[in-house]
Amino acid sequence: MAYRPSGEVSKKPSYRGTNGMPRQGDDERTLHVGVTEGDVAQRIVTCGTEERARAVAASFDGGIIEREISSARGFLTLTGNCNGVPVSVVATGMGVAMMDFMVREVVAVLPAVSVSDDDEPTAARALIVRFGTCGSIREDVPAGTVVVCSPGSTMVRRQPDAFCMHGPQACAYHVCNVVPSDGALSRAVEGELKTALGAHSVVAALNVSGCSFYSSQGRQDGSFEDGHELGDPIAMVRAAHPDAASCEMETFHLLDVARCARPYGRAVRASAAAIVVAHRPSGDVLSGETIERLERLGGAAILRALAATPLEMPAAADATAAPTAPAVPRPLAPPTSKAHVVKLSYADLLSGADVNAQV
Ligand code: R1P
Ligand code: URA
Repeated sequence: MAYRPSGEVSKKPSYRGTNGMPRQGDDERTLHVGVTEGDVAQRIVTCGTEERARAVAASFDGGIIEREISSARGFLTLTGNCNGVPVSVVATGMGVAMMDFMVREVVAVLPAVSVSDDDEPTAARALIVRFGTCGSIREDVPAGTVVVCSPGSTMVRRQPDAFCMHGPQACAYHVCNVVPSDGALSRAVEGELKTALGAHSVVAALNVSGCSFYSSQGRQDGSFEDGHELGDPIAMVRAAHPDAASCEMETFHLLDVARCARPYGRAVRASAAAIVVAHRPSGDVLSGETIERLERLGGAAILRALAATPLEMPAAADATAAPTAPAVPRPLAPPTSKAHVVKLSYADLLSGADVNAQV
């Protein structure tokens, strides 16, 4: 029988002060993810949907979920064991903000980083692997492949400042530098996935996260002005990072917030794998049954990889995978007008100011 916290779990938000992390209830649960000390293991699989979280948790030892926390903000946290090692699965829903809540609130309820006598971190606070779905933007990475982001992830963001009352005035997308994944964890995930699914089904490649499923992933939507004619975001990603294969929405932020956990780059080690459900170059999509099979087998493999990876810091050479993409700043595509930096106010625009006159 799963443990379910009694009483309120984020049902009635209560804020305490305006800074720091809000907690509530007698057992001090975090406001959004709804967890408290003892709820979450230091090895975590995170995914978008509750169904995938349950498919992964089906491979806990004995199929036993020891703790189940469902928050009013849409997070589900399931905790059990894999090969005797405590593991959690956290379903986040979609997007950067949800990933940010998850990593920060889960880290807040985990033990502090272990440090040596001379204050050097010796063991991480958390190992986190995202197990998502994605589109593939590479001809040679078909639907049904599982992409492990061993080289890390970039992100493509829509730039609101490129838009004004008269439509986009400059390229509306920015491609970020690569954030690397944890090398040892990525290798463990890649190895277990290849054993479970066959080597031909698993590819190690750069990931790209879009800030939207639509605009920044280059989908055409006649109902919105997305500025693709001034710069197609997927073409920009491919030009900057020809090896990028998987395209989804959360991995970049996971890797980014993980590296920024204190002490910088040492407290949270992260990686990700994603099932290609849509092959963008050909239009092929995966059937529901195949997705379910890959979720089940892939989820079990990722649990095993996490359980087998020590929390202790790897040797420096193993710490991060060598990025396959250049880590140089990616400038925006050249602006097509002087209106690249939008300084007019909304009121100026409503009163008919000339947007092309601004600097
Ligand atoms: C979009 O359909 C969602 O699917 C992908 C994207 O990252 C986004 O969250 O991942 P999940 O299947 O893990 O949600
Ligand atoms: N998830 C995404 O974000 N994009 C895709 O194309 C498929 C799944």
